[in-house]
Formats: sequence, C-alpha cells, structure tokens
Amino acid sequence: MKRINIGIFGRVNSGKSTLMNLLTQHETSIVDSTPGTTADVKTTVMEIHELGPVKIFDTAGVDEQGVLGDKKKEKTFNALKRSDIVLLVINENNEAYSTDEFSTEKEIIDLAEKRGKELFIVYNKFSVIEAVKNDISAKIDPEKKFKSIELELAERSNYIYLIEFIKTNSKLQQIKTPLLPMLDRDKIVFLNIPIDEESPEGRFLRPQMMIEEYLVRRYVPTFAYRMDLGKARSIKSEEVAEEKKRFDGFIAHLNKDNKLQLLITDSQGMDIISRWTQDSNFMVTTFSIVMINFLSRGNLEMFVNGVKAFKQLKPGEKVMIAEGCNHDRKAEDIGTVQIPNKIDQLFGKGNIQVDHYFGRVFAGEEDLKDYKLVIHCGGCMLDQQAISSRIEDLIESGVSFTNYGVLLSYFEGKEALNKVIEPFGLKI
Ligand SMILES: Nc1nc2c(ncn2[C@@H]2O[C@H](COP(=O)(O)OP(=O)(O)OP(=O)(O)O)[C@@H](O)[C@H]2O)c(=O)[nH]1
Ligand code: SF4
Ligand SMILES: [Mg+2]
Repeated sequence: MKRINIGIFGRVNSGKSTLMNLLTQHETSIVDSTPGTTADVKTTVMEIHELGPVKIFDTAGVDEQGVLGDKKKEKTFNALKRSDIVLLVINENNEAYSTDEFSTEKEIIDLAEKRGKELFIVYNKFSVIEAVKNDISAKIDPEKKFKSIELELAERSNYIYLIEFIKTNSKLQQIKTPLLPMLDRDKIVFLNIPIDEESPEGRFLRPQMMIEEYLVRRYVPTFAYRMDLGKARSIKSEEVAEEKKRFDGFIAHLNKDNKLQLLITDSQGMDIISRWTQDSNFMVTTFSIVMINFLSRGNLEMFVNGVKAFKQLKPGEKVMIAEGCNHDRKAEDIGTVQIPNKIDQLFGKGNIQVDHYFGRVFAGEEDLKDYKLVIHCGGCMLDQQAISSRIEDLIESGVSFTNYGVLLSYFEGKEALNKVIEPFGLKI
C-alpha cells in the first residue's frame, strides 16, 4: 500500500507538536509553551492501523520573523510540498489573529491549494467557548471549502476521533502506478546487473531488488546476469569478443522460442547493451527508467521531453545533476564522472557548468532558475511525494529535466532511446 504523507502546519505554539504526539500516541515531538520549540521538520514513519503506512511531518511555525524564521519557513513549505494531507492547526487562543487577519493561515492554504493537497483544519480547542471558534472559522475559511475538526489535542484519547475524521473525509486517490507494464508469466525478463567494485556485498541495490521482487511475485521468471563492463569496453578485441560471446550465448539460450520478453539493464551499461541487442525481438529498458517512471507516478514522458533541452545546451549554461542518495563514489560513477565527461566531450571542456545535489537536498525554487536542465537519477531512495514535489518545483521554475537512463540511452542514438521507452508506450 502506498504511504500517505501527513504534514502538520500552523503558527508557533498552535499545538502542532501536540497533534504529532496525538497521532503517534507517543512523546515524539517536544511540546512546550516557548514559541518556536520545533525548529526543524520532524519526520516520523509509522503504521496507523486504520490508515496504513504514513509519514508524519511536524513543522516549525510559519509566522516566526527574522532570517532564522525565513529558513524554517522554507523547510516547512518544502514539507508541505511533500505532504498528501495538510493539517492546518489553529490555536483559538492566539491573540495575533485579531491583528494580522490570518495571514499565516492564508499562506498555508494558498500553497496547499496550488499544489493540489488535501487540507483539513484542526481547531485546537484548549478550553474555549464555541462562539469564538465560529467567529474564527468564518474568517479563515469563509467559503467553507475545508472540512474541519475541533479537538483538545493534548487529550490522547481524542486519537480515535482524529483518525476517524481523516478516514471519513480524505478522498485521497490511491493512485497505483505499476512498476512495470503488463508482462507475460511464460516469458523471461533478463536483468543485467554489472555490479560495481564498490557495490555493497550481500545485497542488490534497491531498484534491482524491487524489480526482481515485483516480477517474481507476479510469477514472471527472471534471469539475473552480471555483465563484465570492463571486458565489454576493453581495448583488447579478444576480451570484448569473449564477453560478447558469453552474453550472446545466454541470450540465444533464453530466447529460444522467443521466450525472452524484456531486458532491464543498469543505465551505465546502455552503451554496450544498445549495440549488442540492436536487432533483438525483445524489449529493453533500464532500472533507472523503470524507477523514475514509477516514482513520478507514470510521468516518464516529461523526463523524455527533457532530452530536447540537453540538445539545445549552449556554452555558459548550467546543468544540475541530482541524486537521491549519498552513495560511495567510484572511479566510473555515472553522476560525477560519466555524464560530466560526456558533457565536456560534446560541448567542450568546462563550457557547461555542472553542479551536483545529493541526497534529500534539492535546490530551492530561486536557485533552480539558474539551470537549463536537471538530470536526475532513478531516485530509488526517495518516495513518490518527494519526486512529485521536485517535478512541480521544476515545472514552476520552467526548468527542463531528464533522467540518467533516458540520457544515457539518448547518447547511444534516437533508436536506442526509443527502444528503452517503448515498454512504457512512448516514442520520440
Ligand atoms: N491545555 C491544553 N494545552 C495545549 C493543547 N495543545 C497545546 N497545548 C499547549 O500549548 C503549548 C504549545 O504546544 P506545542 O504542541 O508545542 O505547539 P507547537 O505548535 O508545536 O509550537 P512550536 O513548535 O513552538 O511552533 C504547549 O505548552 C502545550 O502544552 C491542548 O489541547 N490543551
Ligand atoms: S537514489 Fe539515485 S543515486 Fe541513489 S541508489 Fe537510488 S538511483 Fe542510485
Ligand atoms: Mg512544535
């Protein structure tokens, strides 16, 4: 089941952390009457029996002033972009309401609406009389667009009312993007896993694991193969021939009676695979393409369109390479070595500035505008919400984006690119 991200937002001291603790039924966040107690986004991953797997963000108050306040606000709004459900907490006792006309609340509501989030208002009751609440709600949500609940958040037994409220009112579509298109149970999927020197021993990488599990679960047989890329790319022709013979031998064996339906390769092996499978009658794609299609909820086409921006790069322009994790870098690392080298080779050394973003850090909307193109990895360590939030930021900033598998296939020619996107019903 897909994980739902629930973000908690509001002013300082409205009871956001108290709400977090109500949801988790635990002292997850520090609750204190000092304004600004929560300084950063606090994330908790858990299973709520009635809702399934959830990720909850407790955030800093949006109304804090000053430079530090601005930084906190940026982080809080980033969490909002990654939320599916936005819980806006209102402390009815807050005197600031009378002076600033709910500007903080309106800012939260505006961003949530712009990003298509589901928003609920949680009136933290403390112990205020009903009349006050009615007065406030008419100002915050005059059109009565949002469902709301009134609760004393500090009272732990109110948990059931809150969960029931979310369950009843959330129309969250469980959009299910399949990891792979429909495949045949009677035909084989060939997984080309070159395994780098630095790959951790004892397990496959996440995309490899996920795809293998996905297929086997659906009774689709797989064949895992380690190509020796060093030999396949060797300057010694006999080494290349030997490696090709081994590969061709397995392909011929598996493809007897056309039993091979798809080959999925690590993107960095696309230079070899595209040549060695040129006339194949089975489909070919890359792990990175499968992952980005899944994580972008089926929006692979946007990443394919981004290749156009690559073709049009001009000296002096900037490109960002973004990876979703901080793995060990090896000598022929795709993001830090292979793609930058290729860019130098195609556009002249140093003519295109290449910047890197690793892990959960991603450029803010302002910085994004400096880039002509963002080249993203498969993103396997990120979730669908994080990738969607990045895509929305990129679209808003007018920056094109593509993906490792798409770009490395494009380097091998239009035909190679068409081949790897064909399983997803795409063509350029
Ligand atoms: N009596 C009562 N006190 C509450 C309730 N909810 C919050 N409080 C108190 O209000 C104060 C602020 O609560 P927090 O949950 O820390 O508020 P916050 O929104 O996380 O605040 P910041 O992290 O500073 O932005 C604390 O002293 C809480 O004990 C409630 O339902 N009843
Ligand atoms: S997050 Fe990106 S760079 Fe890290 S392992 Fe996954 S695909 Fe590779
Ligand atoms: Mg707090």
